[in-house]
Amino acid sequence: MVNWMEIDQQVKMWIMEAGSSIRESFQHSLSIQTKSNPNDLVTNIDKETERFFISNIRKTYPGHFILGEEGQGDELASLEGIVWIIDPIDGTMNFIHQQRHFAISIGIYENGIGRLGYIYDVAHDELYYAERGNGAYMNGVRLPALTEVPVEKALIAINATWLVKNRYFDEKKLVSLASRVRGTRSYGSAALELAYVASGRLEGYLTMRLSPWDFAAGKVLVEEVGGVVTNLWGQELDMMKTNSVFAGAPGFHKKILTDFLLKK
Ligand code: 2AM
Ligand code: CA
Repeated sequence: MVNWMEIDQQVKMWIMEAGSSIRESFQHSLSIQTKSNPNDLVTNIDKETERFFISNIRKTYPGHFILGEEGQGDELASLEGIVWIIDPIDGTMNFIHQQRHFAISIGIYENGIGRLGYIYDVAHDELYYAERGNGAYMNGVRLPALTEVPVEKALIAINATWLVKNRYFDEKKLVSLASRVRGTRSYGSAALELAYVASGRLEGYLTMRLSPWDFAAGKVLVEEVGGVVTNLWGQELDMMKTNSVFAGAPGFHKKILTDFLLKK
């Protein structure tokens, strides 16, 4: 039997320790490199933070597997077993430019099912977490179940990039949605945007190409408060690939799919 409660205590301690180190790193200069393109950034702190989690997980839970954004984890062909899906810093561009609006994101999955999810807003010291079937919380305060909100009163997160012609999705549908809701926002950290959906600060979040470590924790959180997470076509997310992501409050998610995203 897996002792999820013990794992939960352990992860929270590691997250707090990693968070303090990241806040301390603001005093020192960063070493910044680019990955797939000039705007795809990684720093020494992303790598050090990932290494911190991986070495602790390997020592404490040698039978578990790890999928990490910076590639220091395992090469996995499936989500069989217990898999930690880690983004040491989600929103690296914000981390570099703003020293805020970035998060540590950790999802723990068992045979493909999300069991635990943690999103730590490092600059604000806010930890969002959920255990499947046992509730979602922010800094110890239980997050209430999400309720249905009409489109006209909804606040959604979407990046302006997706409202101009792009090769992922018909921008006209997204423009039509953006002009119908009460307001749009873009925070630059998928994990935080998902945490905001889970905590009712946003009714929805739509984006085009996220990797499993960007949404693994957020999916557990949003689903635990009754929200729905799919791709922009309403299909289940593939945990081994990049996906478009649409997270939303119950009812709202369905309505947006029918009235906007899947509309002919
Ligand atoms: P990252 O900072 O961990 O890379 C920015 O809009 C958000 O989308 C961030 O959460 C960023 O995660 C994520 N993202 C993931 N893949 C991306 C990509 N190829 N281009 C832009 N943002 C990406
Ligand atoms: Ca990252």
